[in-house]
Amino acid sequence: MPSNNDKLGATEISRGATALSEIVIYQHTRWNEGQYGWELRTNLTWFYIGDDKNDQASSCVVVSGTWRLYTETGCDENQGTYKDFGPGSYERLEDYGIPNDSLSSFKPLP
Ligand SMILES: [Ca+2]
Repeated sequence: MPSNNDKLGATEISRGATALSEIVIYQHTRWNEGQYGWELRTNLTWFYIGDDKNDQASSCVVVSGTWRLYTETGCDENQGTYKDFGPGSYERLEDYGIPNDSLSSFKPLP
């Protein structure tokens, strides 16, 4: 028979697994609907989205966690603009405070 402590342990592990944050960022509005564009799915902090994707993103889906998106590089609250996004689908970043084609860095919040 597992003890209560064992059950608690399993719950903690399961909670940890589901806490991994995930986001998908899209080049175009409405998740690239109807047009070719890149998409970037990640669990990681990106201090710079890269030369090939900088200042291009237009929509995103937050699968899990809360993500902070920045218009400048370095995930730096003292530069440019940033906004927090919880789980959900955002068809236009500009409707939520991140101007179109401005995203440069992002990170999951703890
Ligand atoms: Ca930018």
